[in-house]
Amino acid sequence: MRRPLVTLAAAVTLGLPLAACGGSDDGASGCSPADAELAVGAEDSLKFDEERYEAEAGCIEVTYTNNGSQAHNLLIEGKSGFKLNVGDVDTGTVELPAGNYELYCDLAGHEAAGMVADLEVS
Ligand SMILES: [Cu+2]
Repeated sequence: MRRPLVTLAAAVTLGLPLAACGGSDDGASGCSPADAELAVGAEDSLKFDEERYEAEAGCIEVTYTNNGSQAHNLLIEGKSGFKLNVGDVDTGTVELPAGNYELYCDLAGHEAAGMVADLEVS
């Protein structure tokens, strides 16, 4: 009975540096403190709740809310590392200079069905 306990303790000890590494990866794709906020909603009709969003340039805190019951995600074209998943609600930060961006959901068939929107950052 002792051996499994020792093995588990060793795995937990070894797991800590890996967890810390994963945490820093998440931080690399975000920013703080947030300068601006953006709220995006997901609908069961495979649409976002707006066709066009606006936000101020800088570190943007994005709140992604699911207004339906299907799972969705949210990506920004050209910004690898930023991805929100709902579920219910998810938030994350992303640094965006002024420009025009495209928001989309990359679940199979969703973007093709219309789950895409413009984001104007100024
Ligand atoms: Cu979707």
